[in-house]
Amino acid sequence: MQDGPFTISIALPGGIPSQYDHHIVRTLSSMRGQYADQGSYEAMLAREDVVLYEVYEIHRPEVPGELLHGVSIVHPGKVGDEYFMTKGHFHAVLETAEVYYCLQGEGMMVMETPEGEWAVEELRPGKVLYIPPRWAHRSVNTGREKDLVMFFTYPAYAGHDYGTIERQGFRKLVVERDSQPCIVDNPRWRAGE
Ligand code: PAN
Ligand code: ZN
Repeated sequence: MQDGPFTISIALPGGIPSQYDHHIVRTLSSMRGQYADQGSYEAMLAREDVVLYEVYEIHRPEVPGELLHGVSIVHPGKVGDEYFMTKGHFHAVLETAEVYYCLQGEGMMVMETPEGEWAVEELRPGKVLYIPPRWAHRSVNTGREKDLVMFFTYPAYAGHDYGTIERQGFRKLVVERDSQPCIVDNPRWRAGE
């Protein structure tokens, strides 16, 4: 880990940073139960456990004051008519925010709070998205061919709560209808106990 100020470069197109501490690769098998069309999910998985997205992290000490940051790359594709997306999570320390800066591609950020508010913001190169404390977030690549590449940063002590979304899903899904991305209710969403 660096002691003192440092820079990294994010080369475009592509988005792989010049240095990083962790490279996380998430494949279809890690998303069981998250895609609405389970038949398409199982059929696709039987063919290949495709890579859905990758994260390059610059690690920082998990203490107040430090900012963890890195690059997320969501590949293009669909499971049934639902676009490739990240698992999505609440921060374990719920009262922590996050900033995303879109560098390449087209997508949407699907967000919701434990209180039932929801929001979807479009992601395009040059857009900065501020996700306030309490908002769960999932990135979705709605592009046909390009990776969705984003820089992100959040308090290093925030941690991740994946379990809540694994159990109940997000209230909204992003699917393709008439060749366009469309936000629809998640038929399988269920309120937490
Ligand atoms: C990002 C995400 C990244 C991958 O760094 O972790 O986009 O998404 P999942 O963590 O939901 O798999 C972030 O939001 N960190 O807090
Ligand atoms: Zn986050």
